[in-house]
Amino acid sequence: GTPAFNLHAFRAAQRAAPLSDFARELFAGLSLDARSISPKFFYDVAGSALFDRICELPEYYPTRTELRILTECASEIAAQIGPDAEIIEFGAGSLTKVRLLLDALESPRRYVPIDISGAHLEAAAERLRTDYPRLAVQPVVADYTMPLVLPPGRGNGAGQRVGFFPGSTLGNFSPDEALAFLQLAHRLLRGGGLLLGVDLVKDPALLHAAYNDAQGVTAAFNLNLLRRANTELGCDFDLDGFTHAAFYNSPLRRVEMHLVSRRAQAVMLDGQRFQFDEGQTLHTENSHKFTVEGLRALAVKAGFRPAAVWTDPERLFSVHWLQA
Ligand code: AVJ
Repeated sequence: GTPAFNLHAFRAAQRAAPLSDFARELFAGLSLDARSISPKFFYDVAGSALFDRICELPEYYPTRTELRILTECASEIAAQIGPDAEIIEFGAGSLTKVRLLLDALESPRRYVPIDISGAHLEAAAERLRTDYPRLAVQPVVADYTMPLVLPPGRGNGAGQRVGFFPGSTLGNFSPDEALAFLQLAHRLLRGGGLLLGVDLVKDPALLHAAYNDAQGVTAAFNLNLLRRANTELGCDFDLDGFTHAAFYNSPLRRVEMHLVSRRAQAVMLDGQRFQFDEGQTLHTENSHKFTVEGLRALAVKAGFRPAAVWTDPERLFSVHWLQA
């Protein structure tokens, strides 16, 4: 018979990144010898909720460490930025993080969160407008890895234009992509600066634990990609037929996440059959780790002048102020 229309799934699918993008990129990724898919497809409604749970895990130090740095160094950060700034956030506006910044700044003028998915952007913007009545909140739905035009409205006497890119999202990019992003950001922010949070190289045991948590939330987050392919693209992935694998690739200084086929099996996508051998993987994420000096050198290559850097006492995470 006809499957029941699932309003919740339909709405969730509409809120997520364009369907065709996911279908196209998964098809292309499954056609490669080394199969891979961009981690941006983790973040449907269920995936975003799982990521929020990851951030609360005892093993997952990045989020709480960055929040601690932003809290403890807020007045120093605000002094670097100065009054009347306009903040441009790359990626889903993490309300907690930008609020820490807004609370520390002197009369911030405008906040422009940029995200590929408009899903929660407008609701989040509305809450910010309520809490910061003198701040112009102007969300933009766009891919921030492409050149973009900001909405008009920068008032006279505005202060610096400040990019905000927290959460070590930069680590999802390859080194070439990271340089390209920083070059674009530099062009957009000229005369101002970029406040950038990146995760640091550390004891591989700590990295391993952070991506292999005891409760299995990271595994569920990884496997959610297959569930999403089933519901949105009509694939037939057997969720019990794949396992989560995450490990630190030390020469490339990155944590890799994969989905490993537990047996020989095939899946269908768009009328095409993709065969998996036992042990064959779909590479779902790279999470690059940086040294403070390495990040500063990369920023210089992109045209920035690295100024202040803040870290926690254990040097787990770093927040950089890069002048554009
Ligand atoms: C959001 C990309 C920074 O790389 O640590 C968390 C995503 N993946 N656990 C990261 C993630 C597995 C996260 N970033």
